[in-house]
Amino acid sequence: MLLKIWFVLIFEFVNYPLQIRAGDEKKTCPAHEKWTVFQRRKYGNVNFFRGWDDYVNGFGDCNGDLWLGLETLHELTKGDDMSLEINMMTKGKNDHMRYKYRSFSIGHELDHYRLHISGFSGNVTADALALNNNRRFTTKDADHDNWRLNCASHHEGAWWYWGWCTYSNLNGNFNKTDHKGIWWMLDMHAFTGTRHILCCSEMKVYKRIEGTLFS
Ligand SMILES: [Ca+2]
Repeated sequence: MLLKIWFVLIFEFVNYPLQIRAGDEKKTCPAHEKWTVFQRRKYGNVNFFRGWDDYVNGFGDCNGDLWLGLETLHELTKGDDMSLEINMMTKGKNDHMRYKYRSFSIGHELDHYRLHISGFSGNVTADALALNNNRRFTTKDADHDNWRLNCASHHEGAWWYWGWCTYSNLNGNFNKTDHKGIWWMLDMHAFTGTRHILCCSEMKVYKRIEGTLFS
């Protein structure tokens, strides 16, 4: 009975339920009042090395490791008034990195969910995502990057890869510590830069209110 009341209360007050799917499994993730988490790596119990359809529709656990889905992201950001925040923690050292982008949107499916970001700020000086801007999304079975091979297969991830693939790989393999792992580069150089292996990451989208960008 208590459980039933809890469910009723939860769904009564959800003002923006978000549909995510993983194969035949259907879930609804309730949205937070101020933001929506669309990517989370924390527990390592969800496989992220997946194909195009899964990345379009979403997969994972609303309260755990999650990819909300490119189609939902497109719908959420098409009003051109959204911002992005990325929080990351390095493995072992527990250094916290925070990236913010004043403007964030994801293009249409016909444009392969191209990434649009601008207005970078954060607690680090280098913008490792800058070269991913204006790039299309690539998965292991849908190559939209400019490299002769498939960057998603090379990095065991799925991302807005470019010609030399990327300086970040948040959808990589949770258990690996090389170029196939979950990593972010602070001193960017394709051949000599250091990959910071991460224990966890979270990407959130916010509705932008001028003058009060982030709480
Ligand atoms: Ca390619």
